[in-house]
Parts: sequence; C-alpha cells; structure tokens
Amino acid sequence: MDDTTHCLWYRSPAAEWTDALPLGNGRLGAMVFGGVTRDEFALNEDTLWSGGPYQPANPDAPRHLDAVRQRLFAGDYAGAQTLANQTLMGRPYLQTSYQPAGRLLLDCNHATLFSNYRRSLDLASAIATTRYSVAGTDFVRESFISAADGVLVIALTADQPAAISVGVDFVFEQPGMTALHPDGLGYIGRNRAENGIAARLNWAFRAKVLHIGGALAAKDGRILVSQADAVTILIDIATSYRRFDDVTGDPEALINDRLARASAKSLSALRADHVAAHKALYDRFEIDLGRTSNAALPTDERIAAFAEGNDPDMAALYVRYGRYLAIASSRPGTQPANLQGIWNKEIRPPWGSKYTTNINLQMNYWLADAANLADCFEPLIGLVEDLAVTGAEMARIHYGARGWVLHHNTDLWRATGPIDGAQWGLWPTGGAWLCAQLWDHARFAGFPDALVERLYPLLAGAARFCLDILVPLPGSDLLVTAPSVSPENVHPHGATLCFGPAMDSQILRDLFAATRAAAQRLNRDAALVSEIDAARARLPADRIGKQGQLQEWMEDWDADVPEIHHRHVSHLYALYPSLQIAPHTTPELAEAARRTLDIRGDDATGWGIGWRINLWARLGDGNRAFSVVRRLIHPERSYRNLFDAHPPFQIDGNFGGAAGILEMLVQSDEAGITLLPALPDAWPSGRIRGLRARGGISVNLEWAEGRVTAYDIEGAVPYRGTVSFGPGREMRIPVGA
Ligand code: FUC
Repeated sequence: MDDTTHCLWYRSPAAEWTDALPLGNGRLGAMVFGGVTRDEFALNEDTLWSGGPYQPANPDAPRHLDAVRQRLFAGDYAGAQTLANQTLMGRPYLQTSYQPAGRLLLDCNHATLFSNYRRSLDLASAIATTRYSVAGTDFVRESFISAADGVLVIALTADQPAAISVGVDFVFEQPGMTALHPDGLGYIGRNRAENGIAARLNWAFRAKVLHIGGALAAKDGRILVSQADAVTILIDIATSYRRFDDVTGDPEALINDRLARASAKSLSALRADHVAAHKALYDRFEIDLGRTSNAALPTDERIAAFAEGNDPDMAALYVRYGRYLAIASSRPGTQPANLQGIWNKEIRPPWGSKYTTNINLQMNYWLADAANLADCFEPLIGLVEDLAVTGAEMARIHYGARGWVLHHNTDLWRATGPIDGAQWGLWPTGGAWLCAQLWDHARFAGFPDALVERLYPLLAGAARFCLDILVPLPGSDLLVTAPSVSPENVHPHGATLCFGPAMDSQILRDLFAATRAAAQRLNRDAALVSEIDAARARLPADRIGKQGQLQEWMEDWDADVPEIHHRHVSHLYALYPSLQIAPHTTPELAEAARRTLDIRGDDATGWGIGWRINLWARLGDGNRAFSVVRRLIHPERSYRNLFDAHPPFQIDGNFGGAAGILEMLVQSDEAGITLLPALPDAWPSGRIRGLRARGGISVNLEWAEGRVTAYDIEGAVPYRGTVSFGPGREMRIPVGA
C-alpha cells in the first residue's frame, strides 16, 4: 500500500462532480473524474466570466442618502430599507458570474470489465492518478496542471504495447465554434452576457494530442488515437481579459505560445518541473497529529467515520488539502480564489461563484499566512488594488465621498456597488475589512517596507471613504455608519438596515489603526492621521447586552431576532479574525463573545462552521473547537472530494476550517505567541514544522501528552515577543528582551 499521508484516494470512479479531484495552477482548473471507459475533465480558466467592463454607480443615490438616514434614526427601519431599495442600489443591481469552459472527454476503447481500480490525488506532487486493469493490461492515467509550463497535462500509459485506443472530445459550455487541428482540438468562442452586462470576452481552447506508436485521426469534430503505446494530451485555455477595463488580449496567441513550449519538452521534464514548482510552496510546512488505523481507509470512508471515530490524521489531511487548494487556486499573477476557488461547472453557479466580501472572500485567505503560503495571498492584494480604482468612482458618484468603497460583492470586472437588495448589499465596509486583512498579512510578514508602501494608498483610500460616510448619531457624540447592515441578519424591526452595527465599528477601528500605523511608518499624511484620531475616538465601543452577550447592534436586540441561530456571527469579527477581543486582554468582552457563540449555536453552513472553529480556538476551548471540527469533517459538510458543503460547494469552509485547526495549535498577536492555545484531548501528541506567526516568525513545535516538548521560533530579526503555553497562557517567557 502506498503512503497515503498526502493522498485523497478512492476505490471507484467519481459519479458526481463533487467526487472528482481538483487540479489547478491558480489560473487553469480541472476536475478529474477518473472514469474507466469514459474519463472526464471539467475545465475552468479563472478569467472566463460572463459580461465585460461596467460601472454600476448610481448617480441619483447621493440625494437620497439623507432621507434613508432620517428614517433609520427615526426608528423606521423597514421604511428605510424600502426607500433604500428604490433609490440606493447599484445599476444594474446584480453582477456577472464565473463560468465553466467545457468538458474534455476521453473514451477508451477497451473492454468494460475492470479490476484493481484506484484513483488518487497526491497533494505533495499535485498529480491525479487513475489505475485499473482490463483483460490483463494495467492502465495508468496521470494528470497535472503545471505552474511552470501553464498547461494541463494528461498522460495515458499501459504496461503492454499498442494497448491505448482513445477518442478525445471537447464539450464546450460557451458560445463559439470548434476547429480541428491535425494534432488535436481547438475552439474559439465568446463569453455570455448577464444581467444586462454585455459580453466582451473572447476565449480559446486547445488540446494537443501526442502519441507514441499507433495512429491519430481527426474526424467528425473529435480525435481518435488507435493502438498507441502511450498518449499525452496537452491542454490550455485563455481569454482576452487583461484587466477589469481592458479586454484586448489575444487568447489564441497565448495558448499557441504555451503549447509550443510545453510540447517541445519531454513528459518527464514537464512532470519534474511541475512537481518542483508545486513543492516550492507545498513543502514549506508539515503537520502531524498522529495516525491511527483509520488513516489507511479511502478518503470517503474516513470522512464518514471521522465524527465517531479516532482519526487525528484526517484533521491534518484537512489542513494539507486546504494548503493544496490555496496553491491550486491562488498564485501570484492569477485571480484570487472565488467562492468555488477556480472550479465551477455551472453557467448559473450559486451566488455567481464570484467574490462575496461580507465573510467569504476574507475567509478564503485566513489560512495562507499561518500555513506559510504568503505567495498565495498575493492575488488578494492585486484585487484590492483594482477595487481602489473602480471603488473610487463608486465612492464619488454613489456617495459623493473621497476614497474608495466596496460593498458585499465583487466580480472579475471589480464592480463595487450595492447589489442583490438593500437587505444584503447596502453594507459599505467590505473594502475596509479587506484592508484590515491586508494589514494583518503585513503583520505576519513583519511589516517589510515595500509591502507597507504598497498597502498604504489602499488603506488611506478606504479610510477616507469611511471618514466621509460616518455620521453623528443624533443625541450623542458618537459617529456611526448609516445606512448599513450587520451582514444578512434581520433584526427585530423587520429589516437588516440599521446604523452603527457592532461589526462596522470593529472593522473601522482596525482600518483606522492600520492606516495610522502605516502613515506613521512612512511618515506621511499627518492631516489624515488627525482626522482618523478624531473619528476613531467617537466610534461606539462594543457593548454587553442583557443576556451577557456581545451586542450585534447599537440597541440590545439580540434576544429578539427572528433567526437566533443565524450563520453569520459578524459582531464576533472582533474576536476573530481581528485581535481586538481576547481572553487575556479583554476578559469581559471575551466572556460576552463566548455567551454569543453559545446562544448562536455551533451548527451552521460550511463557512459558518469554519468561523466557529477559529472563534472557539481564540477563546481557548480546544474540546469545543474540536466538536465543531467534527461537524465539518462529516458527510453533511464535506463532499467525498473533501470540498466544503455550504451546501452546495463553497470553498471558504475548506480554508476557514483548515485555518481553525492551526489556530487551535498556535496563535499569535503583536505581543506574543501562544503554543497549544486550544489543544483538544483528541490530539495529545503531534508536530508542526514551518508555521508562520505574526512578526515574520517561523514556528516549529512538538508536543506529547498534551504538553509542549520542543519548539523553536525563528525570524529574520531576533524575536522580541513572549512565548506562552496552553489556554491559560501559563509560563509566559519573554524572548529576546
Ligand atoms: C453570504 C452568505 C451566504 C453565502 C453567500 C455566498 O451572503 O450569507 O450563506 O455564503 O455569501
């Protein structure tokens, strides 16, 4: 039996898309089904979206803002929401969606009776393998998407000569036309229009079929290879997208260039270069939580057995898979991971498979820094750089404000307007949250000058917008956001629309602190810093309500909300991902956050589970956090390919869940590092290598019988924080004083 430490593996082919195994180089994505007589590769390219450049700002909006605010301050929340729906939404008030390219089908011409079947995905090499035997011949299909060469490679081999006869077809999902090439298939097409947003992208697909022995024929729109010893198929897809406002790229030239280079290399060179590019990221980190006999089971059986069984390595595999998915869906130069990473089979995917920014996109990047994949974070910075441009126009036209704004969604075209309906979309702090997250990324990196310099204009722009839209709360000295929402939660006055939800003030505290710190590091914008200082002092503080809970709104409405177990826990932003609330710094607020979590309950949709694991970890309750991990690694929340079920599939829970498992083992803030802050009884011994902590630090750690047995902490500069152990933070050791 192979070593399965880094493997997802199965005893039968994928019956559904969520059984298939994902490959990706950040840009190109494939889901591998591993069929025997018919195999399928469902294909994506990360810039293949519907629509084209557009700006949804609504020039009529500014003159209605005050009327909506007045209704809110008068307590007419439902009336304010109705008026906001009529006057304050973007035009159009929907966005575009991420699209599938098509499906590559391989029809293998051999007998149907097979044995010795196994399909697997090796996370350490990023290679998917399908093996089986038919009539005494062993067949192996290996596939990978190379970050080094930019293409999908499918290699078909057999242990007998002349055994491979295969038909190759491409079933496209976008309008266009097929072209047969002497050595493969081609396709040139156009994307789709959506929600009144015109289609402006060209795209192209090409499969180049190389064979050793046998013969190749191009016929009836498909390629037929007969009696070959081995077949290698190289595939590429590209679009004309260059930037949110530029669609003048030449997809065919891009493809032809990459395929020409790739086909000039041997299969073994392609494979070796692919593995090296993957390992450069994957091998930086290791986690071992101990192995039991369950570790030898196929992955689907392990998922089914996890909640009731003893399989600590499955939680470690969940982290390895989260890292794998980050590397496969988000690399420098690619689009950030969307709601489904880069894997989507539907023309109308759930929520457009776009970027939802009231939790989901942020959660996609909770794992990267701690898991030593700072490179995978890069596309998120690129996205915010674009949003700071499109969002500046939105701020000016839609609010008459300085700076830039993003509401609760964006897409390939970097639209920033309020969409879907005021109940969901009229939330002006999506961009501010992303900026707070970028600053935390800089904190992990130890604030390198170039990064601070790069982030500063983004932070300053987001801060300027927020300064301009904060309004005095009548009858007080406080400044609040209005209109806003506490994401998606209906309050007892029949609306989500409100003023000053706790989450907004928490996000603004982080944004303002970050902008101030960056300005001071760069010695810039003293005037902006004083504006920030004046406003920050007037933001409402977190409040504790009559149930002892952390209040979600300015008023103590929490006990009377229609959906008491709502999946969003927006006001716990301060506990995680923010560092504002912690048991050792703000014990009363931490206790109130614990009470809120208890009332809200641990059962939630995929990402809601991911968030709760991190929250319980921050509260130092390892066994409670582990009980939520058991809800996550369970057939209700994890498909057979370990994709997170919202349901349907949404990748945020994969990243949030994996981040949560690490948060149980190591936590850090600007003052120090805590080892085993929330270790559950289920993981008494283990080992981690290459975890990153805030301050530009690398942590190695070993523990046994629930106690740290060895650790080392390294940084580019000597570490100057403290190191503490366990949930009570006993034995604080100051280091490098
Ligand atoms: C938020 C969530 C939904 C879903 C969507 C993509 O709006 O409330 O549950 O995850 O994003």
